[in-house]
Amino acid sequence: MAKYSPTKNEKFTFGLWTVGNVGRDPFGGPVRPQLTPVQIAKLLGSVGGVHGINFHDNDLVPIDATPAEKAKIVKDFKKALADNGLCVPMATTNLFGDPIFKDGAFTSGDARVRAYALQKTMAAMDLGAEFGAKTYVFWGGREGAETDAGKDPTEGLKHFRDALNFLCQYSMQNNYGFRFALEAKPNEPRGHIYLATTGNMLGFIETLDYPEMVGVNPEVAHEAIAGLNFTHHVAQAIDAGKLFHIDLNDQVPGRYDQDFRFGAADIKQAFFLVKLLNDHGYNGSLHFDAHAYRSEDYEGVKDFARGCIRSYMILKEKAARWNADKEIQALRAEINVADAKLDKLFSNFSDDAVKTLKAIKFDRPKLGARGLPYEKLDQLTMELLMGIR
Ligand code: DIG
Ligand code: MN
Ligand code: MN
Repeated sequence: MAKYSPTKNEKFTFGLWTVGNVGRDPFGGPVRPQLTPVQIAKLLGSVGGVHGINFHDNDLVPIDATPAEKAKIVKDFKKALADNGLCVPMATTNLFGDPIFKDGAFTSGDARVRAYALQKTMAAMDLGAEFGAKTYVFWGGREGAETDAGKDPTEGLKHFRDALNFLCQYSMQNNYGFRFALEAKPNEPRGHIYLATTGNMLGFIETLDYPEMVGVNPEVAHEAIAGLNFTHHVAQAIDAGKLFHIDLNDQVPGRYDQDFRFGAADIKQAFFLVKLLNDHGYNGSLHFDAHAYRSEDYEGVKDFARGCIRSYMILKEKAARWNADKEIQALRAEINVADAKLDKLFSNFSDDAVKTLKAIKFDRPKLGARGLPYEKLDQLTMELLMGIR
């Protein structure tokens, strides 16, 4: 097996909309011809190391397809998946493309739009379940506002909660076994998107009727757009047992959503993310919600897909080396001073713990004067990433 090819532990996936992105942007039309889902499956099959393909309902079945057209598309795609050894781990609904959703889907001020969004999502869940998907993502690209003059933001939260409670029951009624994964983004395409970060989503999940069915799908670019540390957001999701899916890509902060190849912008952040995921045994999909530069033809798109996978595998190897590096680990131990007796006190409140903690005499100046070797530790980390360690 070639160096840096995935093992069976890495479930790398791409969306039909990612490698099938035709390169349109707000200032220019397509630069690549539109591929069919069958052609996309073939392209990913030829890349190597790809576990599966995800889709929005309308990536696969056009919104106005007739039942006969839909049946043929589904049949052909199932064959293409089998021919290329691919599965469908995740499905989702396009609740952002059609004009009906211009002021939101589940959080639209118009009850008829909210009802249509539910109808469309149930049909999309049926489709995803038909392909065996077990994760269902909700990204509310249009759930928000440009001005808060039109809607009370608490109304939007109530509507979104009602929709998720309804759809959790729809999944249970049909024994689909879906785990719902909520994906946050602070803005774009709306001026402000409700529930802007993964942290917001984690808080919102606890207000649902079936919180155990609902987790998060953090995306690198989306927390980076908000100027946040993505790895810390993923850590909170792991801590809460809610990391149900993850969208990997890359982003230069302070720009539009760039959805770059994984590791293409901030290799240090990507390294700490890969380390966190592997240190904590994350075994869900590693979904590259990213697309190739507009400069590329489809050979370039394959280079993009291979680059996502290789960068992840290279960083996984670097993380293992970092964990095994004696000098690095010694510096970590110097910084993180454990004390079993004190640790026991923190996690077991008691009168005795209070008395003991109150009686301890701390040498505050000495503790404050202690040098913490972060400069050396970070330099060694950077040198490992730069390939000279
Ligand atoms: C954008 O980051 C969103 C959509 O591409 C999709 O709904 C979701 C799933 O990856 N991510
Ligand atoms: Mn994105
Ligand atoms: Mn995404």
